[in-house]
Amino acid sequence: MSKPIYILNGPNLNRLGTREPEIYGHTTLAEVEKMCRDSASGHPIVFRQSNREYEIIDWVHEAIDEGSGIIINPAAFTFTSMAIMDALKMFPGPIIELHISNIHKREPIYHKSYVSPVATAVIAGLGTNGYTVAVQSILQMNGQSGS
Ligand code: CA2
Repeated sequence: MSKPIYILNGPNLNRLGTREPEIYGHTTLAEVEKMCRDSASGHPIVFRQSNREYEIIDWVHEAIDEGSGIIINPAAFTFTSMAIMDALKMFPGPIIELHISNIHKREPIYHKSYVSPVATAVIAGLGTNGYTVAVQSILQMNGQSGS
């Protein structure tokens, strides 16, 4: 059995699809999870969300032991968490930092990411479709096809 891709989502994203649809769209996080599983066509996916920083750090540690790639939307922790950055530094495989919105079009407080310097790639502004692009890209980077 191949190692799973970890898809980790930070604070408030459990409410996705319920507010600010002009920025984040109408798709819920449960629908995003289904899109990711469909896109991975059988490749194992671990899909999680937490409002707690320590839980995301623990999941990065789990991915270090068991994962083939990490896709992380750290949400507000993007701009605050050296601890998530330090955990990600220990991951040996590909890491994609993902934002549904284009954070660079927004106010200056959204421009300085702690995660980008330790990520393999950054996706921002593709809406929730960015998740499927990220899944395909991790599969390709790991030589496991992708389209
Ligand atoms: O665009 C993204 O994916 C973000 O990571 C989302 C974060 C925001 O702090 C980042 O700057 C960009 C915020 C997520 C807020 O959660 C929502 C909950 C319900 C509906 C929409 C967003």
